Amino acid sequence: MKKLYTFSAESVPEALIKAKAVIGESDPVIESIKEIRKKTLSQSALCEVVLSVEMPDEEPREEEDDVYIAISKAAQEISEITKAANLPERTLPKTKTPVTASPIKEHAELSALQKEIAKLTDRVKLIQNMVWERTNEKKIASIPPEFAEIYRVSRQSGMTSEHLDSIISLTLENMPLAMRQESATVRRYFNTLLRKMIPVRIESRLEHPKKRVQMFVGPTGVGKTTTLAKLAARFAHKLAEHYKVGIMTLDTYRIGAVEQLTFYAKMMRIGIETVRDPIDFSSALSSLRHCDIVLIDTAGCSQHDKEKIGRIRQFLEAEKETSVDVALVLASNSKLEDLRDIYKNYSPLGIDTVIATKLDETASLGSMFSFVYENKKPLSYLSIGQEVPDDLLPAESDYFISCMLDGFRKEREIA
Ligand SMILES: Nc1nc2c(ncn2[C@@H]2O[C@H](COP(=O)(O)OP(=O)(O)OP(=O)(O)O)[C@@H](O)[C@H]2O)c(=O)[nH]1
Ligand SMILES: [Mg+2]
Repeated sequence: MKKLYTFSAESVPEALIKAKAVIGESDPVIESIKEIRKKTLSQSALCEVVLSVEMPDEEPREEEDDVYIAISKAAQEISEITKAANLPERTLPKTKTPVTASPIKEHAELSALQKEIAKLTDRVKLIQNMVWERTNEKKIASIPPEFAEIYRVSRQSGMTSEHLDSIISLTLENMPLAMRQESATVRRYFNTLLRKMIPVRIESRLEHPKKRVQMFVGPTGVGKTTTLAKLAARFAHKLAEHYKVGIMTLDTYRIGAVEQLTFYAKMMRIGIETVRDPIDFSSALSSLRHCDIVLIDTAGCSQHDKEKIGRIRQFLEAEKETSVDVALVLASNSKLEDLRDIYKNYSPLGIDTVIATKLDETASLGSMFSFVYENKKPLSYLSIGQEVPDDLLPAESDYFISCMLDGFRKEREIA
């Protein structure tokens, strides 16, 4: 197996010195040498050298870092797929039957021209990206120009730089050289890699007579009640198979909370139970035993309010017979630090999945991406607006990544 390494520096000898430090005594072959930028008054020159080293087939990875290994595996898988399915035009066998000379020549000239334009566009993007992140100039200059645009977009999404750097360097290592010529191909590859990194729980059919009891927990105002109402409508009326749905709320103290949910329950003609104390939880569940799906709302509370979170836990512990699926509802416009903090303090409740809300209110889904990736808690649903019941989607990694890299779009238009 051939492993590719890319090094950039002000001059070719300098790039080779860097290479020696990394590759050591292996016997590399020079795959390409490019002058990316000429020296100007304000900027140093930039050269890129791509080297390949023959590796034994089953090369064991020694990194201890889980994150790195997981990304690496996905990158290698994709590399295999793309090698087989996505070879660029110039590597295809040439046609043997010449028709007339001129259309072929014209076509070749046109496609050569298109490639030149694509390369030029990449150079322009590189310059734009350098202006965008002056402080990170060194870092940007150390990656090839075709990668600069996707680097900037991902960085702006709020993804952690640790994840981003690992993904970029693994993409560089694993991507077939022929595919690395244009930023559009790089972007497609990168997209596929990110999609593989997002864990998602597929919405499954309910097998009768099995019941599903799902509880929604999370900080205040993230959209727990609205999401519950959307799901109630989805299961009771929207899916091809109509389920019997019951609603329960433990949020009985706050003014207006019960009324908010009763309004939705009435509108959808669904039964509702209000429960004040853990001791009454089991009997409320049993009065909804005729339902296939029971959705339980809870009062939102700060992740630092251990007492309130502890109270929700008492409800869960009061019921031994039924297994309750706990969904942590999180607003996508939260900072990564806050998401981590919320998760840490809510985890004693035994979180099964994450529901990301307010995708329509953020341009930085990268923090949610990094959060889900780090914790390996699957996304189950995505809430994309205030409309009940329509603004809810079963989680899909393609859609999530396309919102993260290309901006939010309500309709699912998967690249
Ligand atoms: N833009 C947008 N607004 C949302 C979304 N989901 C919920 N909201 C709005 O967020 C506000 C709070 O929603 P609720 O469902 O009451 O939130 P909650 O988590 O139940 O709040 P508490 O019970 O007070 O903790 C409402 O105005 C909702 O319409 C979403 O996906 N996008
Ligand atoms: Mg609520």
